[in-house]
Amino acid sequence: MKPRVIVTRRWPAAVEHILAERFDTTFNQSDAPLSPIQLKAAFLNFDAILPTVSDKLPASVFPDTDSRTKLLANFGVGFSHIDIGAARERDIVVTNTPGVLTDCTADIAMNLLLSVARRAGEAERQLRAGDWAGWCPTHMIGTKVSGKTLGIIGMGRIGKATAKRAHFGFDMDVLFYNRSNVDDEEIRAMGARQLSTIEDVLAEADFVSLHCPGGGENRHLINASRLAAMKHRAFLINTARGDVVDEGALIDALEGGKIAGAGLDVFEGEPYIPDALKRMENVVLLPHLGSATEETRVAMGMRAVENLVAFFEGNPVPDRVV
Ligand code: 8YV
Repeated sequence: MKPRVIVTRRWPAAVEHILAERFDTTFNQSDAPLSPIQLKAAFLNFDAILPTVSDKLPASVFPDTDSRTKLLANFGVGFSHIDIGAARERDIVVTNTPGVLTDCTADIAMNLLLSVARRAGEAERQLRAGDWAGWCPTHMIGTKVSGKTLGIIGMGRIGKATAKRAHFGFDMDVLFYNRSNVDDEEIRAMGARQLSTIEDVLAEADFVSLHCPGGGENRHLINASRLAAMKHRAFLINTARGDVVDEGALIDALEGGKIAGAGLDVFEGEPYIPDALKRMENVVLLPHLGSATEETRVAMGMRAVENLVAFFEGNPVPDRVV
């Protein structure tokens, strides 16, 4: 008997094909994520659930009785939407998809950084509205990126890939904060400096890019006082998780002119975006596109399949986080 698995959102067709062949697979046909009630039922009816960031899995959706589900194979590297403690208590294995989305997420971080500094969104809106009066020396003047200082918060795979793009592509100096010590060949080649506090990074960086996990103690890591500690008129880039930033405090810092702009791919209550952010011209907003390329989404799916296959064949699971 093939294991019964449920895929909570539609995945790239090539991966769905493999899932359908190897497992007794149910695909959520709706465009909406599963409701908490549907998720609760899934734990009783399926051997594995394949969730995404849009499925909230707090302790309350885990079953009180024995869980049929023994594996949550998450489609994505971040798993702060899953209550890891609740999974551990029920002996449910959780896996993620690290590595395969590093480049594309770092690309989106640089895309946001360049777009907000050079006012790409604002300028394109003006042009499309037919309001461009022609070239002029003082039109849409932005901020130079090359040679500036980039502060990275969280020097994991994606933080480092972003730093490399900034340093080797744009001649930026790189400073970073990371909870543990990071020192390797690539860090040394960039001349990237690890500073001992987040505040030290914020005080010097012209651009701050967030690359730490969400949830837990990282919730509101960037709060009003840390925004106040940023260099005057610096920019904030977030491709990590929305809850790492106190969105209300960010809006205040933008409205007050303390920071010059923000590039955001993730939001506290996504897909809800506060109107205040949508109204601001100096904010570039993307709908959580970090890993959204054909190549990467297929690779993420294949990685989840590898975890499923290993688990059900009784082999060590490659990307086990619980
Ligand atoms: C994914 C992400 O699109 O992998 C992550 O952590 O944020 C994104 O790249 C999303 O998680 C899909 O579940």
